[in-house]
Amino acid sequence: PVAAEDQKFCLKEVLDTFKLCLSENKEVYLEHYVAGWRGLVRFLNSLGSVFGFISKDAVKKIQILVAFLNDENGSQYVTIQSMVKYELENELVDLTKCGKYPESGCRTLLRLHRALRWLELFLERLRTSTEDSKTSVMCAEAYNESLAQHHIWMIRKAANLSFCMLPGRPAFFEVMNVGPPEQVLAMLGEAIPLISEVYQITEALYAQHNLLDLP
Ligand code: 1PZ
Repeated sequence: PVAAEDQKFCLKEVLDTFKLCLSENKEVYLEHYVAGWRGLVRFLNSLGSVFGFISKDAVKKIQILVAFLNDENGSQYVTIQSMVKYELENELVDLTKCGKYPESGCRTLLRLHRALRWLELFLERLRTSTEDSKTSVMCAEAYNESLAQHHIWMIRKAANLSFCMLPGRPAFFEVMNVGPPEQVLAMLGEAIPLISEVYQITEALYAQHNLLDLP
């Protein structure tokens, strides 16, 4: 028998967890959302320690959300929809400036949500790239188009520097461990619409409640 930690990492399995995120009536299960992020962090860590400052922050946010899920009020956190409703009704969110709730579920998830948009843009670039495309360029373009707008200068600088350390496209496909390039592209073609749907549902929910700029 092979221990779980010895099993080779496969990005398909990670992206598949985003399939489990959507309930029948299109609510987003927090448990699976967080599991998807856990897998992405493992993938990021396998790319090298220069990305440690990124994965550390993601892990911190994952832990905050898991703590809510395991708390006595965990049943209020089953879906992102129920979390938003619960935290707003009970005034557990700092809406305009940081105050009593610097680690609310709503503001914490918003950070991962914004990063999910980066992921969508990056994977779409990977999917439509050619053999001589540079992962660092695709990554930087996706970042500057999305997440960067929410980051201070120093983080933007550090992020853009770290992108130069990304493995090239062939090695990057290897690490994904999905199979030959054709299979990687097919897998991406399936995963991207899913990630996009989860992103759009969350985006609409946050927009509806005016939560897109939570401090
Ligand atoms: C494959 C290469 C990975 C590139 C990932 C691109 C994202 C770069 C993000 C750099 C963020 C690093 C440090 C922390 C920043 C935090 O200030 C912000 C805001 O949180 P706050 O300060 O308000 O509490 N955190 C974030 O924006 C969350 C970033 C999560 C990034 C997860 C990336 C996962 C990558 C998966 C790879 C497939």
